[in-house]
Amino acid sequence: KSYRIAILGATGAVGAELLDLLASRNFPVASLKLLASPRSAGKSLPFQGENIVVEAVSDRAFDNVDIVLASAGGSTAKAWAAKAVAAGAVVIDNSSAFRMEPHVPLVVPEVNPQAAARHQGIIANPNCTTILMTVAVWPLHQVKRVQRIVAATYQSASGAGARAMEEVKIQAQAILNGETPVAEILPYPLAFNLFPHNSPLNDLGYCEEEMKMVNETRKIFNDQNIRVTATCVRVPVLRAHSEAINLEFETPMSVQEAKEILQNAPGVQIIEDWQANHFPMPIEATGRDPVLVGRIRQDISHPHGLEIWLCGDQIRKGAALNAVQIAEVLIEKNWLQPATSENQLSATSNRG
Ligand code: A2P
Ligand code: 11C
Repeated sequence: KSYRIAILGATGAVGAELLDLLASRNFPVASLKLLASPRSAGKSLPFQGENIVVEAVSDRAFDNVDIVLASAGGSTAKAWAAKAVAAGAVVIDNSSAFRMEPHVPLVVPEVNPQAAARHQGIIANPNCTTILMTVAVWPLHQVKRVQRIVAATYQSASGAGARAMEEVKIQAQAILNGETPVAEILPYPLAFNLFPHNSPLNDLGYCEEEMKMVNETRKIFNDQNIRVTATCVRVPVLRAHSEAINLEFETPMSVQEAKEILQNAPGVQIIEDWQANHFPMPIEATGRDPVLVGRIRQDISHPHGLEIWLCGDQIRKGAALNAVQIAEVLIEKNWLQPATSENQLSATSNRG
């Protein structure tokens, strides 16, 4: 069996990766609609040897579609998701629009695939930094409970979209030419620079990106008690995010035990060559599926503490790959139909 797919935001950085992943993973595509803003209507994008014309999203765009992979920002998702669901599609949305809504599952397939069973038409893809962190921390948390996570992120330009990536390259060239770099998409020049994440700050001084790591992790882990704090920083890297993560366990977790757990964890690859001082780097994570983890070491300041370092492709596992994996779970488990209130009970027992 194959499925009728639409990509909303097909012309963006994540959209391009979605196209690539549908092809490279042999996703069972019966038909493919490419949707974007009216600006892109009429452009065409290649898919499996064919050129597909991009359409402006419209009221009828979701007719005869089974799965919408959406990556067009929060306001576009809010404007169109309900229409897509009403037309009979399941929406897997990459934006932050629906993530914290109680009836919307927030899913990382390596962590909580079962949550997808309870969807009512919309499933949310978590924020990229949260996805990468949860893939690495969940398998450890399963063996010995993590009480507290302290994260610092090093986030690439891709997190702010294709145009931000382009802007960094232009800024770098300007600086090399001895000119003053111009920032239009990002708030400050990023080339040869870094700055705290460009999302709104709350009264406690945390930015939205940091609060996503806190709140989304709790929802994905289904653990409201796990303590999480983060400092998120934008760095002049094109498309892979890095994170330094300090974990405080309930009982001691040895480095050896953590390595054994992570060696067998889905979606994780350990990169550690202590002699060569070679550990995960964003350039080596770029274009790759796994979350690369290394520098697994005892926290010398705490007997129950462990330090890890990770890198992951923000556009792939941080966005497009996670969304395609959610679609694969829905298909494999036969969960495409929404769990309506009538079948919610059986959904919980049969699907959970
Ligand atoms: P477009 O290229 O027509 O602007 P990125 O995150 O890489 O910047 O990509 C954003 C994606 O979301 C693009 O495909 C963009 O289309 C799409 N998009 C942005 N605004 C809208 C909108 N109002 N309606 C539909 N698609 C939109
Ligand atoms: C970044 N994580 O790197 C952000 C971008 O909630 O999906 C994605 C924001 C989100 O800036």
